[in-house]
Amino acid sequence: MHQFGSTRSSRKPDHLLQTPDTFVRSPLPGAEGVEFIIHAAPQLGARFTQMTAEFVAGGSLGPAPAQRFLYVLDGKLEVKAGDKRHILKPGGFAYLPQGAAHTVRATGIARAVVIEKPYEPQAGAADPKIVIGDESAVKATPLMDDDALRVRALIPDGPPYDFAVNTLTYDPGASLPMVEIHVMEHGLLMLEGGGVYRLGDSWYPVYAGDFIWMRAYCPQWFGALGKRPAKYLLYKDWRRHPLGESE
Ligand code: UGY
Ligand code: MN
Repeated sequence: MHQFGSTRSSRKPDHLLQTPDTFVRSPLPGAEGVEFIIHAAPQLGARFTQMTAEFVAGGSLGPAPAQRFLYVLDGKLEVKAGDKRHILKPGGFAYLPQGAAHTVRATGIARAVVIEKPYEPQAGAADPKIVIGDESAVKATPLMDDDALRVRALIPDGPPYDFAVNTLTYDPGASLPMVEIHVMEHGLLMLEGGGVYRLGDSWYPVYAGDFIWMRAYCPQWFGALGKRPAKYLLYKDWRRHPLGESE
């Protein structure tokens, strides 16, 4: 359906709001039976890729060019890694270190978030390990003591890991306690509900299904609106010196 050239999507130097009406699918080498919406990539200015992978039954991903993180949105994925076989359901996730042999196959129609980032080694840090989990088993922590805004960290926080993926759940009316301006960049997929996102000097209505990229230092704030909680999945680079590895 055409909308006479109008969309909520907005591309600014320090952020992208990408709404589902502007999504374009593409194939990627090595993957079979999967179409990718490539939301964030170096071509945008991002230092990682974030995609939504849409699988037909039996569809499979190719090898990862970097570290890979998966979060299942719909359906089931079979992940074989480290001599084990896992079935991930919605909310299930996997972190696969760079170079870790693995396969990912959909047992039926499925959709998943795929995030890939070149690993930044850190002298003295142990190697990152394969992590398989389910969001429902991850303890929620209130953000700055606000019980109405709960954070679940899906990747372990420690020197081996150079990025974080968290979910943030806001009760209706809850908001970030401050406008954040920070060195980390973000990839964000709205999973549930909606609200108002401030990005730079613009305020946008946002809903489940929208994607947002925030460049480093992009001013950001979110307030949840509506009668049900708002929830998003958030990527950020983490725990690495901005100037690179220290000896
Ligand atoms: O962790 C974060 O930087 C997070 N509070 N940012 C955000 O939700 N935009
Ligand atoms: Mn932030």
